[in-house]
Amino acid sequence: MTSSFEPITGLLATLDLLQISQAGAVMHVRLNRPAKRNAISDALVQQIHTCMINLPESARAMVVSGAGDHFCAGLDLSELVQRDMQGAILHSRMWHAAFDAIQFGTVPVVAVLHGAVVGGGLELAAACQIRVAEDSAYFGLPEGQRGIFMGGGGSVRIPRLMGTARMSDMMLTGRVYDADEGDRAGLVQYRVRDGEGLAKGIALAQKMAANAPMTAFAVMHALPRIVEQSPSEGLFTESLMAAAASNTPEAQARLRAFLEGKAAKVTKS
Ligand code: 1HE
Repeated sequence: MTSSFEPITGLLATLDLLQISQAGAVMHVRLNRPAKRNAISDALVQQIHTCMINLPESARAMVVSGAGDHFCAGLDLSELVQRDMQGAILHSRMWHAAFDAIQFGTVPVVAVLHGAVVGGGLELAAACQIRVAEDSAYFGLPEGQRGIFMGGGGSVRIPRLMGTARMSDMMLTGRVYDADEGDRAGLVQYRVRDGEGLAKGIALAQKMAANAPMTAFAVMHALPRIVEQSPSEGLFTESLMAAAASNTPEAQARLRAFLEGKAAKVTKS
């Protein structure tokens, strides 16, 4: 299944810290700094941003993974220089821009996680819609040990996955969750054996790519915002989004196909 992926050409091919390929509507973006455990340097975060805002129109879903033995070692600590207030805020905002471009981008993203998923690596994974963890994956937030705080959106996104108490414990005590613990805590939606993550991620991306684009848009852009609204506002936003989605020709065609017995039924997987 993975063999049909072809290296991307054009602008995305110039991003040397990413290995980007495409098979049909599915993109595969691999963090490609294995010698540094895919630590996120300024250049890498900028390349992630550039990638996300320049995806081909044919892309409908994406898988992100890491080269080597680890998904991502977080912030490149060798670049952690002392900055003035404004510079430090802007540095964090650069990460926010890149990871927002994942969460609120054009295609849903599956993160395939193995080895270390720590600090900024977990922040990156948390910006994706789906996380698949292999046996080897483990999750840590060593910011406390390093004397820093997170800056890549983790304090907003990670508590929404695992709760503030669990995240505080990780940061204050250095607690590391293994793949099963991360699964139980809500950090991941799928648990697979070592070596099976990419195939699972691609299979999930193929399913997502087959949805009506408006549904993917609604789930990515409306759902997280509805969750943040008051129930009354949320219900109204839901109605607006529902009206917009059902009035597309694609929705009408899909509904007709079901009523004519031409579309798949819902079955147990
Ligand atoms: C790095 C980094 C890095 C590895 N920045 N260079 N993140 C951390 O605190 C995690 C720090 N890293 C580790 O705990 C370990 O490296 C790993 C568990 C991820 C991997 O261990 P291992 O034994 O496979 O590799 P290694 O021998 O530790 O590292 C290999 C090389 O990668 C080595 O460089 P070399 O030149 O000596 O070969 C390491 O220095 C380098 N390396 N991780 C820079 N993180 C927006 S705010 C986000 C805040 C954070 O992310 S804080 C968490 C930072």
